[in-house]
Amino acid sequence: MNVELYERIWMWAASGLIVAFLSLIFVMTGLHAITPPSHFETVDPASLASNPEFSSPGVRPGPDGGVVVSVVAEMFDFNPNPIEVPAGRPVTFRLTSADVIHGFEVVGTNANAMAIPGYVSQFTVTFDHPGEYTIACNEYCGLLHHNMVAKLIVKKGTP
Ligand SMILES: [Cu+2]
Repeated sequence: MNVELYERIWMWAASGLIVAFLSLIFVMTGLHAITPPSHFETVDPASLASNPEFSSPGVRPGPDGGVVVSVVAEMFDFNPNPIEVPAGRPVTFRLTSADVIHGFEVVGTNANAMAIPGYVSQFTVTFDHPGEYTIACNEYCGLLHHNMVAKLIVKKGTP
């Protein structure tokens, strides 16, 4: 069969791209597990009820004058809700999930992370503007995903 030279070049180029993309998927799933990008810390999602930290999620004083907030995301709610934190001081969120992957986005800020079952996602932000913020789950997690919101209250002065 006679195939035009340009046709052949394009066929090989297209095949090469497909092979490249497929191998990228296999490398990422095979060699790298899905983990939160923040830091590596595991937690047993089945025994959160007896976990010293996540059995009673909430806000507690942090080491740097700020606060640490432990949050459990679970279909279709965040615990605790509402979350009350001080303005102008570092707030360290520690998130995990009791079931599937959820998102944790403080709408209108750059606070945004995934809550992944089995892992602790941690990040620190400072909210300069007091007020009420919406926390939204931005990873589709099931039928009532659109209802999965919580309230963050940033208070002026001491918490
Ligand atoms: Cu969710």
